[in-house]
Amino acid sequence: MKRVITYGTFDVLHFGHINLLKRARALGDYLIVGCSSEEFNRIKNKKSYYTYEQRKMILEAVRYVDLVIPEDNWEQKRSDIKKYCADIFVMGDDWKGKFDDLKDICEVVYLPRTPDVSSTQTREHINGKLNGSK
Ligand code: C2G
Repeated sequence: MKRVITYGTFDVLHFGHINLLKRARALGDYLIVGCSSEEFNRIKNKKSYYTYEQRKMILEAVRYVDLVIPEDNWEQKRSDIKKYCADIFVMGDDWKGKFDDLKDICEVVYLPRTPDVSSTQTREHINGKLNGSK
């Protein structure tokens, strides 16, 4: 039983997120997702459209996701990996190298980001439509 863990805000879930979650899950048999809380979004200087509870509910509906836990700070990964017995830590490669310090307790995998899609872009496009711009 290989357990995989990943983290993110996952706001306005899009196919780039799904592509990440699908590939992460395919590396093992169980996928844990650390979903950034509002407080942690503030630390990351990220504003999410959906609340933590809404983003958690959406993630729990994704077939590749087995468990969603809150991500409240940068430091919790090491203890989470131990607590949830994760064998593999996965992130998109925009984070390449940033979490290599975890290599002493688990495999660290950076997967290619899906090009041309982001929550910010999606939000701006929706806002633009709502305001009637082309
Ligand atoms: N992602 C991707 N392709 C995209 C957009 C995002 O592969 N087009 C990946 C990111 O690389 C990340 C995951 O999807 O692995 C979640 O992305 P975000 O919600 O933007 O998360 P982020 O703000 O990067 O937070 O402690 C880690 C942080 O919480 C990561």
